[in-house]
Amino acid sequence: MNTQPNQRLSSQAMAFILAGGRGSRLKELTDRRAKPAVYFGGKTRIIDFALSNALNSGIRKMAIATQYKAHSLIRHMQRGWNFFRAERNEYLDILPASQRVSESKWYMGTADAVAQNIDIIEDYKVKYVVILAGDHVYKMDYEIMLRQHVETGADVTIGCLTVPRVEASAFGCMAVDASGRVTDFLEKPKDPPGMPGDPTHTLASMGIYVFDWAFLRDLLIRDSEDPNSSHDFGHDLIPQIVKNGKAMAHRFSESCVKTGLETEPYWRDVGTVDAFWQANIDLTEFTPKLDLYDNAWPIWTYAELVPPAKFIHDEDGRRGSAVSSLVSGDCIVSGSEVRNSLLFTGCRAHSWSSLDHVVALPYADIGRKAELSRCVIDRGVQIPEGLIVGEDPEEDAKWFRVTEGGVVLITQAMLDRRAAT
Ligand code: ADQ
Ligand code: ADP
Repeated sequence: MNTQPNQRLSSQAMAFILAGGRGSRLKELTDRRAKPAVYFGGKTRIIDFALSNALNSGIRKMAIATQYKAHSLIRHMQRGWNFFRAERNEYLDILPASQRVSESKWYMGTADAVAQNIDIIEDYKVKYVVILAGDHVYKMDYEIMLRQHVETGADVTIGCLTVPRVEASAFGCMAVDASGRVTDFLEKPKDPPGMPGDPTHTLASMGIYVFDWAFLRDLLIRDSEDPNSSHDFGHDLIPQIVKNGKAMAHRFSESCVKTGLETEPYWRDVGTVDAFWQANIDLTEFTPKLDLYDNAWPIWTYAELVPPAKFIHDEDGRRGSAVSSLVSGDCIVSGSEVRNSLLFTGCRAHSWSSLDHVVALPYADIGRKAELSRCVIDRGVQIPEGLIVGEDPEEDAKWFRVTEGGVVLITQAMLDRRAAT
């Protein structure tokens, strides 16, 4: 390929987004949708972050591997991410499992999800592939990581960050030498190693990898013939390259995108209901850890055309108000008090109700005199008049899911069960 000195590497790269995992720790929030399709931040869904990062980094070729409960994810992609034009050499392909290599074969592991689509990727005629997970919230410039990959001549470059050692067993954990070369990689070890000089932290893989396509293609073909492999990047391919090739670590702090408001690199795996609630509520803080108002790094999504949010006195003159809150379009807060909460599109909060530290997904309807605190309300849920949640954990646990952290998750099925008894 002809590379001009100043040409962005992203123009020769594609992003392959893995969006097939179950995300079972999000409980009922992923009963009907895949984790990447879960709503986040008022307007967006989780997958919009990886896709927007790729777009903002200059990548114009993307493929998304889906399998588990892909319906709402595919619909979201079709509605919001349909502006790629083949005539401009731009592509976005949605690749559901079991469509191609064999009619019955699901993607066995993350590497298999790529391997089953080798011919499609081959058609993209790219030099580099950036493998991404569709289920993390962060802002990152992949061009910087691509540049490091090319400069170091690595076989694979692995995005990484430091995490507290006690949380590290959910990650691929690595050791690096002074040049940043990965010398050891353990996928989800029971007892994660500390870092030299900092025994309380571990260097963890973000599940983001940059490869030269030619190298990855050969590796995938070899791996697909290996009966002992689980065909997974973290379990099989990465440890193999660390042993036999050159794997380099790329520090997220070097490529994370920050505004003046954000003091630390922000990356979240909102994999549990507690983490999901907390990350959304964090956005309501005076100085948020994640700045969604950055015009230079927009998070693109599918947004319905809706009227503006409305705040109104009810007939008794009671103020409808929201403070320290994010309120999306088409919400109506009528004679209701909303504090430290995040209302997605189309929510209603009716008179004499109060919301405190509540995350309400689209079209949640909060009945009159309901008092809710510290909860997550699923899409379209009709909260009945006078329901009180967040005051008595034992009562809450009778009907709803109460998490370890004391957050209450409310779905319509739970309310229907409650109403039927
Ligand atoms: P996990 O996130 O636990 O660890 P995994 O469950 O394989 O790994 O999920 C990675 C991504 O692939 C997710 O976005 C998931 O939705 C998707 N996915 C999973 N199975 C899939 C399949 N069969 N087909 C398509 N997509 C699939 C990984 C790495 C760790 C690293 C963490 C960081 O293995 O080393 O530390 O990511 O979160
Ligand atoms: P309450 O909060 O007392 O239960 P309502 O929800 O009935 O009151 O009405 C509050 C406000 O929301 C009013 O300004 C009303 O015009 C507006 N509103 C309610 N439903 C709709 C709707 N479907 N379309 C447009 N506006 C609506």
